Amino acid sequence: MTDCLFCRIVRGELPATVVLDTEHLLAFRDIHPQAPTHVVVVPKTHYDNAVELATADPALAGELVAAAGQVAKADGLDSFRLVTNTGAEAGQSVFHVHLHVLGGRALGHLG
Ligand code: DGP
Repeated sequence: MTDCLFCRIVRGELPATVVLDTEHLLAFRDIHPQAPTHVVVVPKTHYDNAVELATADPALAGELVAAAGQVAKADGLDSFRLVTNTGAEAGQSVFHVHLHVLGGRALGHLG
């Protein structure tokens, strides 16, 4: 996916504030933070969304969640929210799967 925004960040073609870089994953601060901690965690391999990722590579989907926990811990959070939007109507704007890690303030109930 040569022109995918997050693929370009993974390749280092666009700047990002990286907080975790592993063999398979990259985590960087969201450009429009919705909370004091707002990081997106992405697999370096392109999948459009979380269902596509988990279907093709369940182990990598698990790594993604575990990495989100590491990111939260590194920011001193033991209470945080993980969000992954799937589809435009649900609010997905970048079609490269990513987990939002949100925390550092009280987060209301969903709904
Ligand atoms: P979503 O709307 O769930 O697809 O989330 C996409 C997120 O990506 C959104 O919160 C804003 C963030 N974002 C968009 N462009 C950039 C960028 O160029 N750099 C960074 N760090 N984040 C971006």
